[in-house]
Amino acid sequence: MLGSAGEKAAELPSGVRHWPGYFDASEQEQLVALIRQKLADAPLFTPAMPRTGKPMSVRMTNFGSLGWVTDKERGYRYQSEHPDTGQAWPSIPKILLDLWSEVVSPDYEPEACLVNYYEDGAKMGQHQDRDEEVFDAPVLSVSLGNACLFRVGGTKRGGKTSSLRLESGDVMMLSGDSRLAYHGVDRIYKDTSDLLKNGGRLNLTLRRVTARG
Ligand code: MD3
Ligand code: FE
Repeated sequence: MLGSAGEKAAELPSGVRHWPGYFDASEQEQLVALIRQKLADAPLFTPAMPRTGKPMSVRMTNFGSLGWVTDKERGYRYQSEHPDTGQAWPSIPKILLDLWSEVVSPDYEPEACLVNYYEDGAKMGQHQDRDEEVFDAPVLSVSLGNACLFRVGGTKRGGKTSSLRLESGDVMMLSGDSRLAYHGVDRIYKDTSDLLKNGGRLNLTLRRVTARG
């Protein structure tokens, strides 16, 4: 009961916007079908931490002119080719370019769409996204499949954090003060969606990497 004693609406940090259920069930199915097609050309790879080479529990691929990759030798970076196939990344699906145009801006396009796949036991530790050349554009995220517990804090590690459950079809935008906030995924809630036959969660993040115009 919103407004009754002891309860309040979840307070999100300044610059975080959340649209629960932005994409309906049929749009989510369409997106998954498109992603599956593109994964045939750009398979999920296992990213490794810089220096240690420790594998991340999330698997990834990218769409767009630039994709985020990481390995032991060269660390975090954007590049235009898939690290395993050496091929250019597939294009960003139009439905996602339309989303960017509607909620971010029709005046410039995202360059990178990072695809993260979480098995039900996977998580992503708290980190900042700071491998882009510019931070003035928002980051836009789309969640598909099982729900997750997402947590975001401030721009310094170890400060106050807010948790948010992200469900299939949700869209989140990070801009302004939140663009360099620490954030991560604490857990996936298994069996909370039927969208992905093998369970788990897909997250798509759209980003600008280089200066626009
Ligand atoms: C908050 N992905 O790929 S998306 C990532 O659910 C990443 O896969 C998470 O963090 C996921 O880097 C979270 C939402 C998100 C994306 C970028 C952010 C939240 C953010 C940048 C700044 C603050
Ligand atoms: Fe991130």
